Order: sequence, then structure tokens, then C-alpha cells
Amino acid sequence: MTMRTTEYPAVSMLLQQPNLDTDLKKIGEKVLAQQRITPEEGIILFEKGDVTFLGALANQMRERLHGHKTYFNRNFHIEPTNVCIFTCKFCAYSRSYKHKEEGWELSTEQMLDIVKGYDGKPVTEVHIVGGVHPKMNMDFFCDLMRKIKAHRPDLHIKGFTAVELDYMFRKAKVSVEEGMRIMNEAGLQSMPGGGAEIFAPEIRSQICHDKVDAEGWLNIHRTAHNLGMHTNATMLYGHIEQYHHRIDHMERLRQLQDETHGFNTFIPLKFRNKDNEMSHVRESGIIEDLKMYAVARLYMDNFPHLKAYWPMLGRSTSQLTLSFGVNDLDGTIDDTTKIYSMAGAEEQNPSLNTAQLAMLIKQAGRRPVERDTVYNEIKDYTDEVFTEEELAKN
Ligand code: V47
Ligand code: SF4
Repeated sequence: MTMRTTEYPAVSMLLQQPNLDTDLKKIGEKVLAQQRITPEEGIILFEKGDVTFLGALANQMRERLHGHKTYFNRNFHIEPTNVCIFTCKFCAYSRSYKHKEEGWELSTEQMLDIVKGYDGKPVTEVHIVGGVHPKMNMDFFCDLMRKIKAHRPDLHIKGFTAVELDYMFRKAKVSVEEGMRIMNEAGLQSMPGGGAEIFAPEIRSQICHDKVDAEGWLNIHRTAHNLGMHTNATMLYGHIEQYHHRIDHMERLRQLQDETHGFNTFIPLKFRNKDNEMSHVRESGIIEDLKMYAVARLYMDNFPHLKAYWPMLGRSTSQLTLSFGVNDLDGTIDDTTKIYSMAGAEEQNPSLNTAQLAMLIKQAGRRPVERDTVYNEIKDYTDEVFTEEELAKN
């Protein structure tokens, strides 16, 4: 297939435009020279950069790092429970322990049945994440992971946000180091990036005051990295935070990444306002979303990958993000992740098979490459021809 190419001279020409703001020109030149941009420059990008300027720069960086490759993986989700002791104001998904009958609580057997449902299917990862249930403790999850591994040793277990782990460790009265080691030995291989939200205390205290704070979140990821595990990082954007809070969030992550190099992927998560206590807060529009991805690509210069979570954004916007810095779309998944659909995500039944996801990427002029959790390449689908039946299947 023919790939669209963005020549770097096109970006250089953009920077020569006589009416270009001098700050933006300076930042653009730094990006082309592969120099790190400062927090102040990050804020300038948000405030002064328009979507075409930011897109051109971010795309240049994306293509320098990854060419046209766009990764996806074949995974499925297990959400053990939506019962949660925390009270995040943006969360449409959780139910309090007092009203636990309104939520769900899966038993170990039910979760193993989900895993067994994928027997013979070429999935490489199970992503386990849910609410923080006071009765689902570290022993419960260690036992679950051992049983999953006994059934299917090759399935990579990515699980538990720092929020869930922080609670489990405190309840079990173990240190973060000890807790991470125990979970790792029981089968936990990597961690998703949830629970980060916005680190700055003046925002965190308003949207999720009772869960682990920035230092605690970062320390759990640091500890995981020191054990050789890889993790992701997210940022919940587009609500009451300001640009400097986003930059502060990314700066803290960038500093930890300089220290450990353990993060794989940064995932900006667009705030959705349905059925939560922040329903009065307007959602960001598509231009703001694309600017967010572009600035994230430019700022997070030591993060190898930038991921768009397509069930949240919708298929068309996800395709667009591939020209704004994104080089990874989340996996081919079934309708098993409810945290977004319950908050008003674009995709109420987020399921794409491999052919459909690969085609989505090809239509955007990129190369679909299946990866495993830690970005080993499994298969390049660029020249794969799919049948109508495969593309229509659900
Ligand atoms: O931390 C909750 C977010 C996150 C809303 O690492 C919301 O590969 C928007 O982190 N609007 C959990 N977002 C999910 C998560 C994740 C998802 C996919 C892949 C990976 C990965 C991680 O969901 C929470 C929170 O930031 N969230 N409610 C909402 N109303
Ligand atoms: Fe609980 Fe997570 Fe929802 Fe917060 S976002 S209330 S920690 S399930």
C-alpha cells in the first residue's frame, strides 16, 4: 500500500513562516533539533500553538520515532468489581460498599471462566482492573493470578492500578517494595496507567481527594520499574484543570522516566461527563483533544509510546490522533471494560476484531503492527488482505 509521507522539510518551512510567533518558532526549532522542551515552553504550546502547528511538529516526532507503525495488541479485560471505597467525582462506574448490591463482584471461578473463554484464541494479554473492594485483598488476587498462570502460562498479566495496589498493601500491612514483589511473584508482569488523574494537589483534592496521592502513585510505579516491570501512565484531562496542571503532571512523569526508564506508554484520557458528579463540567472538543495528544507527544520525549484509547474517543477521532503523535491504539477487545461506556464514551460496545482494527489503522495511512504488552512485534498487517466476512464479523 502507498503510505502518505510527511517530509521533515515541510516542518522546517512551517517554522520559516514570517508571521509565526517567535516563541513557537524557537520551540519548533528545539523539537527539530531533538532538544527537550521546558515546562514553560509546554504551557506556551498549549496557549499559543494552533492545532495544525502542533500536529505538524508532533507528527514529525512520531514518524522519527516510529515511522508509520501503529501498534495494537490482542487483549481482553477482566473487571473483578465496580464496588469501590473511593469517591472520585468523575467516576460513573463505581458503587459504594454500602450499596454493593447495585454493583458486581466476580468470584475467582467466574474470572477463570472469562480466561477460559479465550482458550484457543490468540490473545496475548489480560488486563485486570476494577474498583477498590475492601474484601478483595492481596491474597485473593495472588490466588487468582496463580490460577490464571497455571491455566495459561503464556498470557501476560497486566493489572491493578497504583490506587488498587496502594490499598491492598496498606490493608495487608506490607511495604510497597514487599507488596510489589509478592504480586510480581504471583504472576503480575506489568501495570496499567490508571489512577494518575491529575497529580497537582489543588485539583486532586477536588476530583479524587481520598485515593493515593501523586507521591504514592509515582512511588508504586518506581518500585515496579525497579523490579524490572513495565508500566503505563495516564492523565485525565479536559475538566477543571488548567494547562499548567497538565504540564506539571507530565513533568513529574518525565522526571520519573528519566530515573527508571520503566514506562512504556503515556495515555491521555479525555474526561467524559455522563452520570457522574461532574456532569456540569463541559467536555473538551476534538480540537482540544488533538492538541492534547500533540503536546503530550512533544513533551513526553522519553516515553517511547503514546496511546489513544479508541473505545473512549471513538473510531474516527482515534484515526485522526495517528497524525497528532499517537502510535498505539489499545487492543482488540470485547465489551468487557465498562469504566468508559458508563461515563458516556463514544463506543458503547467497544469491540473490534483484528481485521477491523488493522483496517482502521490502514485507512489512516499507517502500518498496523500487532505487539505484545512490552512492544515486541508479533505481526505486521500492512499487506494482509482481509475478507469481507472478516471485516464484517463481530
Ligand atoms: O484512572 C474514570 C479514567 C482510568 C472517567 O494502561 C475516566 O493500558 C474519563 O487507566 N472520563 C482507568 N476517564 C482506566 C485506565 C486505562 C484504560 C485503558 C488502558 C490503560 C493502560 C489504562 O479511567 C481512571 C480514570 O482516569 N476514568 N472515569 C471518566 N468519567
Ligand atoms: Fe474507585 Fe477508580 Fe472509580 Fe475512583 S475511578 S471511584 S478509584 S473505581
